Amino acid sequence: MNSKHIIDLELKYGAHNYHPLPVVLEKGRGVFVWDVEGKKYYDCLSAYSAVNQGHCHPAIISALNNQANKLTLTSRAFHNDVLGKFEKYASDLFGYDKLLPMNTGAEGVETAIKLCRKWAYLKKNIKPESANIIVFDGNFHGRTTTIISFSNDAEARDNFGPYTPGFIQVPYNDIEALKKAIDNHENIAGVLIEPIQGEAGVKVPDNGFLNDVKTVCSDCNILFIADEIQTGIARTGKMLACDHESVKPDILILGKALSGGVFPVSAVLANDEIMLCIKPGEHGSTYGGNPIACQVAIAALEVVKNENLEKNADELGILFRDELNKFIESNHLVTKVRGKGLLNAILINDSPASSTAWDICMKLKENGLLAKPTHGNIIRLAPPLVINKSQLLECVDILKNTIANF
Ligand code: IF1
Repeated sequence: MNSKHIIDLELKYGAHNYHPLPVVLEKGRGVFVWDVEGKKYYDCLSAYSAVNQGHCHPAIISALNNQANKLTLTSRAFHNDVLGKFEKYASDLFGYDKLLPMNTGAEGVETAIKLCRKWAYLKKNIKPESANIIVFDGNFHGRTTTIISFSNDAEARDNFGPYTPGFIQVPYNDIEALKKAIDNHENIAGVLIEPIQGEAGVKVPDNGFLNDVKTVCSDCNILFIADEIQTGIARTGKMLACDHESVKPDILILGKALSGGVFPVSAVLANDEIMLCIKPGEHGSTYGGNPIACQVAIAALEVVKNENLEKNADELGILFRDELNKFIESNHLVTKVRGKGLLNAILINDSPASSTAWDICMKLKENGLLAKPTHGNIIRLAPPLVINKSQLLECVDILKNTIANF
């Protein structure tokens, strides 16, 4: 079946909850994907940073296959022989006492919200059902009804009410606004933050902002909850984006590349004082902590370490931004490049309401590079972290030639 036929099937039989680029992919390996007509592309989205280890990484696929032929799911009604190994591996790797395994990123965020509230009532003696969590303008933490309740993105939020209470929005990258919100509200249990705002258009806060937030949280006995679902697992050139400022979250949320794009795995990590506030039977999930998820996640994390993906992301990210900043000096269509490691975005010199960014992505597709705009005039560029220097420079050339000839 050709692309058009397959797209028509989705149009007729599938919900219209996405507007994908008109490309139908059937194979992926490393930094490359192929469409059903056999055309090869650089994947510069990495499934929103879930495929940091590259498509179909052999070590992760073999972990999947080996476990899939042994035992796939027991539920948590019984133990399985892999969960404890994964919990230890990841807890030691990120430096926490314990890990609570879930499946999707949104489930990880929901788990962190419940854990933070539980801690607030049991340990901080906040009035029952009155805990507040501070979130930031422009946030994206997932699509559940509670999570979109604290979004200020109309597309994600409108007509999904009534909304979950208990969240206070403050401007991102503004420590005074955060302090003011803490002074003006009571019963504050936590601050939920993306160390870099992905969907908002790769918004990198000023150096020191994360550190300031963590200091305010520590001073006020408020939990610092880092959503590293998109920024974590070496994407920004460190294992965690928080590592750039040596900030240690009280609650760490992981997802996406935690499993290298092979299987849905998310996790919440915290120390005993927080994690043990949730007692047996108070939270869970059918698939959370299943043996396949655990084996895949261990393999995915080992790849990051063994192939030193943090260093590669850091070095090639610097090269990427240097090359594009040079290009911007002589091109009026792109006004800015920003990011950290291999999580970057370019700003297109047109209104967010224009189709220019989309049209550029369509031309990039013709030229063998897949990327997609976030909000209107911003194009996110996030290749798998296994990309090498010559491949990165080829992506830069495709970007420069496409934009120069647009
Ligand atoms: C979509 C982008 C959006 C996330 C952060 C939690 C989640 C995500 C920081 C939830 C998920 C995905 C979801 C996908 C598009 C993509 C995304 F920012 F990555 F580009 F939407 F904003 N925290 N982000 O980025 O994880 O439940 O999806 O596993 O929903 O369209 P999930």
